[in-house]
Amino acid sequence: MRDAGLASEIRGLAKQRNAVILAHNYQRPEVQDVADFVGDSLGLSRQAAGTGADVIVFAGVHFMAETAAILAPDKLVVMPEARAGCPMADMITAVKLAAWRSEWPGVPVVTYVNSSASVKAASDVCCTSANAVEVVRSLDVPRVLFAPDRNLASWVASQLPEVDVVAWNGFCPTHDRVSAEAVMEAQREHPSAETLVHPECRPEVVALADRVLSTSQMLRRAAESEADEFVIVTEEGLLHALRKAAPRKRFHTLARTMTCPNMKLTTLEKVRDCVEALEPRVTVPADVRERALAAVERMVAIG
Ligand code: CIZ
Ligand code: SF4
Repeated sequence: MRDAGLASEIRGLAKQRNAVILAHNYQRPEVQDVADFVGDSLGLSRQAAGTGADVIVFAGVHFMAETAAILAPDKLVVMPEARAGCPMADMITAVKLAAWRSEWPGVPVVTYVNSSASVKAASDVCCTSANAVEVVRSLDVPRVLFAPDRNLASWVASQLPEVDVVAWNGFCPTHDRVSAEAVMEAQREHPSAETLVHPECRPEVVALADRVLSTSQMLRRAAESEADEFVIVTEEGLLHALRKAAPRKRFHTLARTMTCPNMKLTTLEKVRDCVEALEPRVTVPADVRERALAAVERMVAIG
């Protein structure tokens, strides 16, 4: 009841402010439900770029709101919880990336979108978990530097044996913590389930997957698959979106569920306060923005 009252207050404020509310697939269910759009970071950024709204309220983590600001420079971008960062994105800085790159002259840098705007700006091309293999393949080079996720880098390397993928030693604490044993236990418990694994997991966990997919790809797969039961190995917020996308199917998490504490910092109360006050704002300096945009646009051109 309290949630319903808050949600209608938020919708009213959003209308008054001409704001669009974007929520990531890992957000709390009630935050997903109040949003205009729910999706992965790139899908939401595309919504941000195409919106007719004046204000973008980004319920996610900081790098995602920055990406929205990169793609929609004329909009006011705010996020309900400014402290919601991404530990993996924080594992590399533009200065560290520049030093690494100087050790590998001429080798292109591919950067996962889970990174700060300044790290994107110091990269050649971005990728998401959905298109990382395609982006690296399209470069048609014998070697790439890949930052910051070592596990996504391993997945790309396994798909493209002809490319030497040199990985930065970053990782997502939520996905990297999952053990192969925990996945096998869930598979034993649900023997007819299809196992969908996010490529931020370790290689031995990825090896147990029926499919290795980004969150948007998992949503599509759940609706399309012949299977009616799934073991889902990614942040548990996606379960809410999966159950909405395929209401008659069953989705199982691991015994110890996977939660990203940063994603859960955003609450309905904070969304309300943010839409009301139109802060905290997220901005990207113009010079950083231009170079980061170039890296994102190169990715979008690849597909
Ligand atoms: O890019 C995103 O939104 C993330 C962090 C996960 C995914 O696979 O969609
Ligand atoms: Fe970062 Fe992992 Fe949380 Fe995603 S789930 S925001 S990669 S820490």
